[in-house]
Parts: sequence; C-alpha cells; structure tokens
Amino acid sequence: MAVTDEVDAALAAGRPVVALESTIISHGMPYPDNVAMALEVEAIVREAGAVPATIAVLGGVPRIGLSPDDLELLASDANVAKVSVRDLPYVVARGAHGATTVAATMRLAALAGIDVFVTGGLGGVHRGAAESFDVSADLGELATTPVTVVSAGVKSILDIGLTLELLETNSVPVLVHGSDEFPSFYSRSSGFAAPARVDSAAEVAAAMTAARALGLTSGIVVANPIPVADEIPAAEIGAVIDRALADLEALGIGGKEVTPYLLSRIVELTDGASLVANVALVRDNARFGAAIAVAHAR
Ligand code: PSU
Ligand code: MN
Repeated sequence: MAVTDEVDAALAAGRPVVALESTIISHGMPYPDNVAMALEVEAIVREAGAVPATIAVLGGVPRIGLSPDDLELLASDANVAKVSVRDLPYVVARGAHGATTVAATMRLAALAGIDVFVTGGLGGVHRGAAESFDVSADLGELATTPVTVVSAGVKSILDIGLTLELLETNSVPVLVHGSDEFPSFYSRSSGFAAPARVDSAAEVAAAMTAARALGLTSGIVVANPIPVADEIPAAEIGAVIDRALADLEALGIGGKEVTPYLLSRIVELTDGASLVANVALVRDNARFGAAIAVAHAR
C-alpha cells in the first residue's frame, strides 16, 4: 500500500483520520459532479479537524490518500473498475485502476489503521434476493472488519428489512444518529425502527471504544439521516425506484453492474434531483464522521 505522508503522520501521532471510498466517485455519480463532491468532502473533513484519506487502487497499488489529480482520474476515466474485496487481488496483480466499494475501502482502511470511514449509502440485501442471491459483499465485510462506517442508511433499491436482519445476524452494531427510525438514504424514514439511537459523535466514539474492549471484530454501522431540508419524500422516490428496478429487469442486468445502473437511472428519472440529495447527504455524513474521528482520537 502507498500511504501519503500526511495520513501517515496523522496516524502515527494518533490524530483523527477519515477514510473515504471511491466507487461513489467512479460508479456512483456522473462527471463532473463526482469530482466536485470528492474534493468538497475532503475539505469538509479538514475543516472539522481531521485528515481525509480517499482510498482507491491506482496502477495496481492500493492508495491511502489521493491527490486532486488522482480524484479527477477516478471521476473521468472509463477504465476504472468497480472493485470489491474479491476484485482486489486481480486488480493489484494486473497493475490496473480500481475504485473501491464500501467493502474494499473498509478492508484497506483497516490495513492502514484507520477506524472511521464516511460514505453515502451502504450495499445490502437486494430486493428479490431469495431468487437472485444478490447480497452485497459490504455486509460480509461489516461482519468481519472493525471499521465504523458512516452512511445515510440503505436505499430502497435494497430490501431494508432483510439488510437489517442480516446485520443483526452478523452482530454488527447499528447506531442511528438523532432519530428513532432507520433512514433510507433519500428519506429520513424507512418504516423500520432504529436498532439503537445515538445523539452525539462522542456517543459513537464511546461505542467504538467499548466494542474494541469487548473484543468485537465486526464493523459498526452509523446511519446518519439526510438533513430535513434535503430530503426527498419516501413516496416520491419510491415510485422512481420501482421504475428503475423494472428497467433493470427488462435489460437483464445482473452482478456488480446492478447498483451502478440503478444509481444512474434514478438520477435520469429525477432530472438530477436525486443527485442533489445524494451530494447533500454525503456532506452531512462527512461532518458527522469527522466529528466521530475527532472524538475517538481524544
Ligand atoms: N449505494 C449508494 N452509492 C454508491 C454505492 C452504494 O448510494 O456509490 C456503491 C458503494 O461503493 C457500495 C457499492 O459499496 O455501491 C455496493 O455495490 P454492490 O451492491 O454491487 O455490492
Ligand atoms: Mn451484488
């Protein structure tokens, strides 16, 4: 792995560091909004007193901390593969470029010694998984890798109930920030109760310390609901998601292409409104995640 001097120095001194993923850049948002988002999120983390470490594989080298030029490449180069954990060995062996998913970013963050990671949305159990077996490797990684992942919950392109069940089965703590309901990415509501509620970054940091002391080896899910002002009502986005899922089925798309297709189709169907909400929630997650890293470093 190649860790930047800035990240390396912060980790050595016990100062707060926040990992950021790159699939959201290369396969989660259109250009140039994606690179603008990536740069802005790094700035938000810095303003909050932590060091950002965006993670990707470039030329076969897992990189912890990226330059603005690296972010531009990830945002605009069509040859950047979507890389989950199982794809890491192949991309490294080939010397290729890869944008890391939540699962792969968690794995590399843990290897580098970073324990807080900010993203937009988690992968989970897809709707119809009883037939398709489509369950994101993000859930397997959360079960086994001790990194705290801050997201805005799980989109209803997934089966939220089954995703929460699998997290419970795998003993992954799920903490919802400032709400009694688990959020569904674009909306603060999902119809599912928060498994546990926290009201401050310090509370999350205390749970991280307790998890480590208790010998838990899993990750921790922190679900930070989208700010009220940026929310898209569940009913409105629900109809769009149903349409995107129908289009997915008609096109016969499967495997790792499913999530990128649905995300870009939802942007099209909402005329960009979903993208505005997506960027807004990532910003808010960056603020809260940085606050967790600062509290934990203390
Ligand atoms: N959900 C989003 N935006 C994203 C992703 C999920 O709202 O960019 C990305 C993340 O990188 C996540 C991955 O880890 O999709 C999950 O892909 P899959 O469902 O193929 O495991
Ligand atoms: Mn899948």
